[in-house]
Amino acid sequence: MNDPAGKMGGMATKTTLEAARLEMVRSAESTGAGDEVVAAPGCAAPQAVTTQDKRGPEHEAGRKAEQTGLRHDWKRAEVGAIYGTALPELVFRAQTVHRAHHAADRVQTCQLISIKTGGCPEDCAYCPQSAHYETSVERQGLLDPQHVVEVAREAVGRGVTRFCMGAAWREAPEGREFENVLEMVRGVSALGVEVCCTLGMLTERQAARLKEAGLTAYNHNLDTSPEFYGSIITTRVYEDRLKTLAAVRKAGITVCCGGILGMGEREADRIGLLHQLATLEPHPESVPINMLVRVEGTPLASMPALDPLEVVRAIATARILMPASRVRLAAGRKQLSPEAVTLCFLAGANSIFVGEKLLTTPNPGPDEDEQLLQSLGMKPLEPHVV
Ligand code: SAM
Ligand code: DTB
Ligand code: SF4
Repeated sequence: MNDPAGKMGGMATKTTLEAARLEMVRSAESTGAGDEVVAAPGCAAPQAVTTQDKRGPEHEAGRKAEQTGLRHDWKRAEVGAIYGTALPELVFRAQTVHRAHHAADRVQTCQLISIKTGGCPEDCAYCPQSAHYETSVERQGLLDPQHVVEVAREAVGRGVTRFCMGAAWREAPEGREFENVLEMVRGVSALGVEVCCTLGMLTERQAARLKEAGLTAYNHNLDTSPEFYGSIITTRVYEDRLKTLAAVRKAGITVCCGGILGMGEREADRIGLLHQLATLEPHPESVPINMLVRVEGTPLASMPALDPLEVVRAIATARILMPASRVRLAAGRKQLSPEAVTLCFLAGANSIFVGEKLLTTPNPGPDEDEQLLQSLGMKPLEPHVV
C-alpha cells in the first residue's frame, strides 16, 4: 500500500469501526437529530416527516429515503460507480441534485481563526501544526476571548455567516482554557451567525457545554478512507473520530465532517472516504473537501500536485450522495484556477472559506473572491436564523 508518511500503525479493525458507527447512529436516534434536514433559505429542501409505516424493519432504509429523499445505505461500489461517471454526466447529475435542494446562485462565506496554534501532540502527516515536524508555524497559546469576538464581529460586518474557531489540540482541555473557549462561543453566537469549533476530541460533557454556550456546528474530519488512515496518522484511530462525532450528535450540535484529497491516497480511498461520510446517519450537515496544502517540513510536503478534476469529482459525488448537506470547497483554493473553482460550484460546492488565511496557511484575498463571485453572478448566502 502507498505509505507516504511511513506510518502504518493506526489501522482500525472492521469490528471496532462498526461499533463506533453504531454508537453514532444510536446517539443521533436518541436526540432525534435524524429528523433534522437543514434547508438553505429560499429553496425547498425535503422535510423530514415521521409517519407510521406498516412494513417491517427490513424496509427501514427505504422508508427513510422516501421520507427525506436522503439515503444512508450507499454501497461502496455504488459510490465508486458515481465517482467514475464521465465528467459531463457526473457534473450534470450533481447540478440537478444541487438545484433540487439549494439555491444555485448562493455560496456561504465562512471565516476561520486559529485560536491556539502549533505544538499539537498528534502526528497528522499533512499538518504544519504538529509538534512532530519542523515547520515555520509559530506556536501561539489560546487567544483572548474578547479579541476573537472582535475578529468575528469584523468578519460578520463583511458578510460571513459562519465563523469557525480552530485549535491545535489532540483533545479539548478542561479548566480555564475550556471556559475561555465557551466565552468565545457565547460572544460569536450573540452576533447571530453559525458558530463552529474544531478542538480535537471531545467528551459528551464538553459537547453539551459547547451546545449550551451556543455552538451550532463542530468540525471533526475523517480525512481519508479507514484503510489509508494509518498511513497518515498513527497517534489516533478512525473510531476515535467517530466517537467524538457521536458525542457532538448527542449534544444536538450539527456535524461538519469531510477530508483531504492529494495526500498520496488512491482513488479507492477517496471513494472510501465519501462512502464513510454518506453512510453516517444523519449525514454531516457540512462536508468540507480540502485539497492538501503542501507545507515545508511536513512529511507530505513534496506530494505531487493533485489533478483539480479529482476535487470536482469528489465534490460532485458528495453532492449526489448527500443532497441536503452543505459541501464546502475548503483548503487548497490557492492552487485552483478560477475555472476549476467554477467547476467545483457547478459540481455542487456551496461554501468557501474567505479571508487571507485559513488557520495557518494562505487563502485567496477578499478582492479576488469578490471578483470571482461577481463575475459568476453568484452571491454570498444572506444572514439567516441560526
Ligand atoms: N486539531 C483539531 C483536529 O485535527 O480535529 C482541529 C484543527 S485541524 C488543523 C482541522 C482540520 O484541518 C484537519 O482535520 C484537517 O482535515 C485540516 N488540515 C490540516 N492541515 C491541512 C493541510 N495542510 N491541508 C489541508 N487540510 C488540512
Ligand atoms: C476543514 O475541513 N478545513 C479547515 C476547517 N475545516 C477547520 C481547515 C483547513 C486548514 C488548512 C491548513 C492550515 O491553514 O493550517
Ligand atoms: Fe493536531 Fe489537528 Fe494538526 Fe492533527 S490536524 S496535528 S490534531 S492540529
